[in-house]
Amino acid sequence: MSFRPLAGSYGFGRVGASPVSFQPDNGSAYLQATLAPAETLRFSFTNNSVFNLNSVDLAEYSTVVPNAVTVHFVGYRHDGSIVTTDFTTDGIIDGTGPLADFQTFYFGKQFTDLDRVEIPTYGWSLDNLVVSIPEPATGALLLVGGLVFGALKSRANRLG
Ligand SMILES: [Ca+2]
Ligand SMILES: [Ca+2]
Repeated sequence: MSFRPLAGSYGFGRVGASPVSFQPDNGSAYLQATLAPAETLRFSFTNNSVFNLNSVDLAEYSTVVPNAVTVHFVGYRHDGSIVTTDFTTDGIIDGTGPLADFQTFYFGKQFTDLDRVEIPTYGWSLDNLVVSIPEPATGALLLVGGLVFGALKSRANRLG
């Protein structure tokens, strides 16, 4: 999967597994888009495979900017339609303190068969993006198996 900034933005940062005290902490590395200059993110599979978006962990930017943040997701579906959703964090953050900074948000059924997803907003921290490959891939595999079986069967009939 490839993660890139949107054209015209300044890119995004990666925070290591041991953040400084004022950054959100969940024990692992994560991505972060700063407040200024605006940073954004887009992601897609490098092999152009379509995917479903299941869930994501989001947190505020830092204890310096502890406000609840609304993260806007734009999904570009393979059929050309565009779906959007907004997730707003709880505004609870104490950095490396004991409070849970990240929350898990679940995407609706409309976030399926996606070519790519963009986050045109900033001021967030993001981790544990859960994606899956849609069902049709499995159906195609089963179909291939059926064709092979059919070919073997007709050959057997000829031999008989
Ligand atoms: Ca914390
Ligand atoms: Ca939080």
